[in-house]
Amino acid sequence: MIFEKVPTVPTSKELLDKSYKRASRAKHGKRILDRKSKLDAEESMVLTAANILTDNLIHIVKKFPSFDNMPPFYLELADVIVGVEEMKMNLASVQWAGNKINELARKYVGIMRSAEDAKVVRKQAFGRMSSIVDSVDGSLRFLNIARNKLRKLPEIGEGPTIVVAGYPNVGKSSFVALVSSAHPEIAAYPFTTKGLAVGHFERNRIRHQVIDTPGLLDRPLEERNAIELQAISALKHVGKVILYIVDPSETCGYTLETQMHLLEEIKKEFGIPMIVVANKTDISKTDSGADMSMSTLTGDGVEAVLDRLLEIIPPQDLNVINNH
Ligand SMILES: Nc1nc2c(ncn2[C@@H]2O[C@H](COP(=O)(O)OP(=O)(O)O)[C@@H](O)[C@H]2O)c(=O)[nH]1
Ligand SMILES: [Mg+2]
Repeated sequence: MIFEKVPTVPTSKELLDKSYKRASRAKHGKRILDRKSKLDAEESMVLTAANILTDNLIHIVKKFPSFDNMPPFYLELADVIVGVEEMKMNLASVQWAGNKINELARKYVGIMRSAEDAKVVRKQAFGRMSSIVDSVDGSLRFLNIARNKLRKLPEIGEGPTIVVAGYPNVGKSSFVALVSSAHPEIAAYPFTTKGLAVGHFERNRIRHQVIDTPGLLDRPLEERNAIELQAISALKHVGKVILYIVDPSETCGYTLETQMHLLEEIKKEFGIPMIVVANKTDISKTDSGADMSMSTLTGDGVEAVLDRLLEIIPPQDLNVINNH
């Protein structure tokens, strides 16, 4: 997962406490006998504090993944979830603070050498450094919140991917659970109430993904807010084929006509291959006009549906060996 390794981002207070504690330890290590050693001690306090602050601030920036070579799917999701422009701005502020503190420390060490009282200068330096770190506290907090949201993104690779759509209760989750890893990974997304579930399975030594989309591709697109629409557009980047499940028994609570209407919408919106599969053949024999039929309860027809889906995935997409 791309954001998994981003560590917690400290607040300005945490950073300052840490660096001043280390600075005063640096001072206590020195024996103060004369003017020269007093100057040395104050100087090393400023340099220690500044080094720690600069290193920590720059480290925070380095640990965030670069948005320039991120797979489009993640980029769009990151944008939906936290806003990529805001992320970049806040990272730039933190970087600026790191550089600024380094610059200030050198300047104050210079001033200190010709000053009457090195301790007074050290205090001024600490004052300036503190206010710089405090000035990016908002950015640090923003980045920590962003980090916490982004690290929950489920593992969605660039490999061959089946997106499962259809009204609630038609059997989407049942299908995903049946064909993939026994317990699909469910990740909470801010734009769905239920989270996307991503299951994996292997075929011909290639890792495939199957994504269940509750809350996204299960009702008319006109009922979508802007964020959900963006999330849907992010899905377009990974989806190679759509499995649209209908429930002709209508025990899902939606008429077949309603279900067919959504199908048309999604077909238009995505423009990728799709197969329509009627589920629940164990309780309904109605001819629904679907391409295939199955029962995710008994398992009847499920293998055939999966085979057909895999045939449809363009061969070039099978060359993408999973990148995890
Ligand atoms: N009779 C029957 N019920 C099914 C079948 N597939 C799913 N169900 C039931 O339909 C309900 C909704 O299934 P679920 O997979 O959660 O649908 P989702 O909302 O589309 O993810 C559950 O109570 C399932 O047990 C099927 O093939 N036959
Ligand atoms: Mg479901």
